[in-house]
Amino acid sequence: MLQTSRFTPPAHDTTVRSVTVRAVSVPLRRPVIADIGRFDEWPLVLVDVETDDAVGNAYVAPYRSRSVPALVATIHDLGEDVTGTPLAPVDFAAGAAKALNVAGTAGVTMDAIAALDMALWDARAKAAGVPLAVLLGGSVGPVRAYNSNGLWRHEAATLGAEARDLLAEGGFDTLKLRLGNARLADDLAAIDAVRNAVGDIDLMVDFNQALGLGDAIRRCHALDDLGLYWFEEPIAYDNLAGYALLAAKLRTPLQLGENFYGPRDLATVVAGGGIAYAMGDLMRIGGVTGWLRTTAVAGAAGVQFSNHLYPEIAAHLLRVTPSAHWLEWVDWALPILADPALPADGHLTAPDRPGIGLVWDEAAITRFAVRV
Ligand code: SMN
Ligand code: MG
Repeated sequence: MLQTSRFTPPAHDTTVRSVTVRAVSVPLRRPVIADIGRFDEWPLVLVDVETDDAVGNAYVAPYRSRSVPALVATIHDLGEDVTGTPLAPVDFAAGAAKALNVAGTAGVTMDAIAALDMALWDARAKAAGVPLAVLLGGSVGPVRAYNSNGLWRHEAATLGAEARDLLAEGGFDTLKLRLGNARLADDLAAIDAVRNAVGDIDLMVDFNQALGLGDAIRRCHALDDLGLYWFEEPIAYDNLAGYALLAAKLRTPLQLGENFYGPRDLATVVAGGGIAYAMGDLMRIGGVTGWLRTTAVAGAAGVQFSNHLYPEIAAHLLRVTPSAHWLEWVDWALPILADPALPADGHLTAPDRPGIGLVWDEAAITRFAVRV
């Protein structure tokens, strides 16, 4: 006879109790100077999701200090929805996308979804007692990284010394240089300055969408024989026909994706052809859930996939990414982190503790706090 028993909730049936949002603005050791702007400080929005079992922590970086209030307000909005529901990041992402569909699910809305998504995944992994990479079926281990902390749009004369410092900071052998100066000659001088100082390292270059299509054809052709690793965002990120055209004309692979929202943008690019390298920004791509979906598309297409910023989380995710490529190392969240993972021998290894492994330095958070 069939035995019936009273249903006992399984151990993973954990409920979200509350969501706390705070904001800080931390100093950047090297100001970010690119075609998209100059940033001397880096605002971070911190999310803490309290559940029955664990507190999930995550941060997002909305670039502009004046973008912080709108983002915080949207996280509070979604926080009300998720409070009292089971701890299930994928269910949250689906519900949030539906709730915010009327507001559009790119921009601030997606940034807010991503912030909560990452904190929920962190809580999920902590509740399971394992690092995020392990929760996702992988393992913790080294991920090869390039140092993206510098080589902004400076006078060429300063770039050589900075390149040497950047290589030494974590045993790196690969760097990214920002281009898109007013004149091609200045871009060539910047490349020469780096190469003269550190030799023939793997060197990515990033234009931050500085060029129009005609200029990109002209200028990228002039750089095409220099053995550069990739040409990142030479033109507007959403000019996909332009990227397909460039890819057909150039030998150096193009790199694109830090401005994509969610997985569909990559699917569209893949369908258009020409892109062999792509990257995802965890805030824009939709957090861990969005990363898993986007990298499934990349993996199926054979597009090699790197992170944009958020190295602490990327160190987990690149371990379970089918076409994992480079980890972009930036140290911009370090001022508010206690016991962070640091790069060594050009690799970053996530901390071997439950969750993502972010530990807030509460004294620093108080020191850098901004009112929201
Ligand atoms: C970048 C990152 C963060 C701010 C400005 C520019 C850059 C990169 O595009 O890819 O690192
Ligand atoms: Mg870039």
